Amino acid sequence: MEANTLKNIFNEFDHKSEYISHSELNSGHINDTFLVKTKEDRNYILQKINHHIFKDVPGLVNNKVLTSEHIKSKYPNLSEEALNQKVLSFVKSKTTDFYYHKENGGFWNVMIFIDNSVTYEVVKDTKIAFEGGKLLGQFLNDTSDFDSSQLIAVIPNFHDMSFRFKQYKSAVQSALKTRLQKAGKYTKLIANLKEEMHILQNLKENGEIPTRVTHNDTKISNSLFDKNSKGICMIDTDTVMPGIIHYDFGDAIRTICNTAAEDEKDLSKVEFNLEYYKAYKKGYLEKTKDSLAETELKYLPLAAKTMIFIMGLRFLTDYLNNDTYYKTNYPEHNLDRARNQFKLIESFVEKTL
Ligand code: GN1
Ligand code: MG
Repeated sequence: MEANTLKNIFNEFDHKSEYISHSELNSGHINDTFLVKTKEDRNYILQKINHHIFKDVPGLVNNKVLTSEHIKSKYPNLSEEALNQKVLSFVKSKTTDFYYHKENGGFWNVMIFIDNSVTYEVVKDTKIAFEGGKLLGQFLNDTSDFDSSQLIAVIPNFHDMSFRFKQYKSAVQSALKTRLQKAGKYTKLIANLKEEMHILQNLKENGEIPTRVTHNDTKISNSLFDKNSKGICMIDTDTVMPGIIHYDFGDAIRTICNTAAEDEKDLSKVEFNLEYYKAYKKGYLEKTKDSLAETELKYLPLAAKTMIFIMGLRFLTDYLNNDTYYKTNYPEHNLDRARNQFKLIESFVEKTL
């Protein structure tokens, strides 16, 4: 994107800073995200939210702002400056909403950049896994008294297995023959796991597992760490909605315990790291064990398997749909992502049985 266009969009926000330059951050699969450097000490994250996928952007942004306000209220002793470096902080546009709608140019929002922070696509040591677990536990604690009726369902049925199976089935029906043939390798595995992969949804629907405020996109690259590997906060709160803890625990494990990136093509590099699982769980329970119910604890291992599976299914579905949902860098990117997740399940089963 042209520097001037981006600068103009950035200047629609009330940040009182002077734009110097920007660079694109490429880790998300849906939104476009830019780091904006300014003359002042403060830098920003400018984000274009994909309104084809997120149908109610004002509602989504409102969710994120409310979530941050609630979390901030848990740290009454911190100064505003310190809070801005610990919790995602949104900047109002000059028209006073927390987003800017550029005609034919999409929806945008701005956050204050958290300095000296790092993210990981692949975890390389137990400490990060442990600290990541503590971060998610802290997020759950900080939002435990948040009134979720204030939140809209950003993407209804987001982690519902039956919804994802329906989408997969209809993709199979309309897919190109060539793509169907390649995806066909997984038909049997998907059918074999179908029943087990619905267990959590059934427990949720029967009220046997409580609904809480959940993040719903807890891949490890959505956690910020400082330079000493201590967790700072969870980012990308686009999908905060009511859900069950298993979505968040499982999705984090899916990425933390994968010895390779989620789109690694060389499947011999994709293994489930059981040490990281234990470390993450330890950190998570250190923060939450007194507040979780027995059924919630009991199903943590199944959560991992279920969330690896649901992402595999979603990547495969998008491949069958000719890549209309996730950003892809090459024609078989979604197929590679799906193959990777299904290999990870295989390794998970081997290591945990
Ligand atoms: C998407 O766009 P990003 O990277 O934040 C997706 C998640 C997946 C993730 C896989 C709204 O998140 O559910 O886990 O890709 N978000 C949405 O990396 O579908
Ligand atoms: Mg996300």
